Amino acid sequence: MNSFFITTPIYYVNAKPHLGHAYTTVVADAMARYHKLIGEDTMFLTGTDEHGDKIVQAAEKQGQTPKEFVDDISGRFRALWPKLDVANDRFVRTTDPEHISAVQTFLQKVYDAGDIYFGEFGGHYCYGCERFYTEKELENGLCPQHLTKPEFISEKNYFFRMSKYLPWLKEHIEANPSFIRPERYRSEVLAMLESGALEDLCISRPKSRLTWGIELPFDKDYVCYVWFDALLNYISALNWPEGEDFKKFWPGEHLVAKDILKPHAVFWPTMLKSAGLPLYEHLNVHGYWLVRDTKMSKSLGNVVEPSDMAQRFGPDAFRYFLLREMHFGSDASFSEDALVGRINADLANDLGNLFSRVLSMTAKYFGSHVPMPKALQEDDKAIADLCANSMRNFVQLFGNVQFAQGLESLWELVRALNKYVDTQAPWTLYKQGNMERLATVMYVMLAAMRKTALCLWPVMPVASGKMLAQLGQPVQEGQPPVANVEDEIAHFEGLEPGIQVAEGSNLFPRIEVKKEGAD
Ligand code: ME8
Repeated sequence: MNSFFITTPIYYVNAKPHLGHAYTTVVADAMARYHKLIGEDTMFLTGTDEHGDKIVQAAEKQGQTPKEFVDDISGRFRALWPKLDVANDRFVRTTDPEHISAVQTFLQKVYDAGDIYFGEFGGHYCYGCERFYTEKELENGLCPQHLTKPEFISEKNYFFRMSKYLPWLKEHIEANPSFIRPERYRSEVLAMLESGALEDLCISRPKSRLTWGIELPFDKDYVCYVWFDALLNYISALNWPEGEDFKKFWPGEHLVAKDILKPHAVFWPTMLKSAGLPLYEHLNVHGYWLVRDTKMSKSLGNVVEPSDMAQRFGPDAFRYFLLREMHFGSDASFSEDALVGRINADLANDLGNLFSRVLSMTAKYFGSHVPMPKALQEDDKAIADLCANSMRNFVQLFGNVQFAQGLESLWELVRALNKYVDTQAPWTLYKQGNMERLATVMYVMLAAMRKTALCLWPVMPVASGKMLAQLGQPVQEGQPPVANVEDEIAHFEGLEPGIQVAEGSNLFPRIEVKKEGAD
């Protein structure tokens, strides 16, 4: 059995989870479910990043110790995911003893290989970014991200010989077009590598300045730089170096937004190379969710709370929106109007209506039993062909992180089915007493609806389960609904005649929008 390992970034615990975190985690969940659906053994990891200056400052503000503070916020992330029907297999925290020990083992390995050295370093340090800036990178003497004046710090530190591996990294990226995807981010990284601006990486902080971190195994006066520590979660959570899970699931795939492209595309592969470990297979990079055309921020008051969205609109509809609205790689705008618009058009009108119409007709004409079809006619074959094509495209596009396009392809089928109902007019066939033709038409619709519901499991797990249950299919919570997707694509039939289906369906009620000024 093939294995599949997917990760999200481990989120900083200096703020509560918001829409951006929810998006990445929902996408990772959909990817994990998709790989389960195509028959792979999957491992899905998320977690929290808990060391660094920012945490110490945030904890102080709250009058808490760093540990009390990180326990609280990490718990909020962990509690959010089930509300979005996210089923991660593992949740890693950088304060876990297993993680700390793996980081120290890794540091020692790279140190022993001669890739870590001690040196003097002076630079402009921004506490907000937790990094040094060179004179050139500052804008009018200020940090370009925070627009605050960084502090000039000169100190002795440990450095990772990253520059040694940069020519090799460039070659690897050039030779493997899908190593970083989509393409625009691959080009960005190649440009970064060509610019010559990348140097060795400072990987320590003196304890005189910061103690909230992992101690270097070869110098007790220093702790590890947060990024070097954080990136290692991807293997510490698999119990590297000895763990069975590491052997089984590494190398895997990462999912991140463009803000953390550099650490994932440059630091991480060179770290792995230095330690003699295989590189990840793909770095999947997405854009930002914007709210009113700007990035979400507390000070602008435009932070979208994912638990609020899931509670008001349902986790299935919220997940569908996230995957359908954002073209993976590009930025997308979030608004409640857009969310309601998608729910009403795609879910209530197209999909929900299809189920409710077809199931109530099956109740009326066949006592809610799947009828036995006769030979398919041209129109029926067209639906069967479209069904196979839509499914094939969906599976391929989803595997290629093109979620919006995959769903669009499935919706071509959903819309064609609604048209087919109108053109075949089962009510007329019934009136004419043409029960044979009626049985075939109803069967074609029910069989195609079943296929649609199967494909939707990664995106809307609960709704997919409900649809399948309405079609008389066995559903096991947390388990993919079908054994072999390839078979399902190859054979249109698959729905057994004679089984009982639900009498009706109300999957996605329309959301009425109150017009401003109305009562
Ligand atoms: O960077 N749109 O953590 P973080 C889309 N701890 N996604 C967004 C987003 C937005 N507006 N805002 C945040 C860190 N995200 C480090 C990671 S990994 C070894 C260490 C998502 O809490 C997106 O996935 O700042 C982004 O990459 C991540 O949150 C940043 O999370």
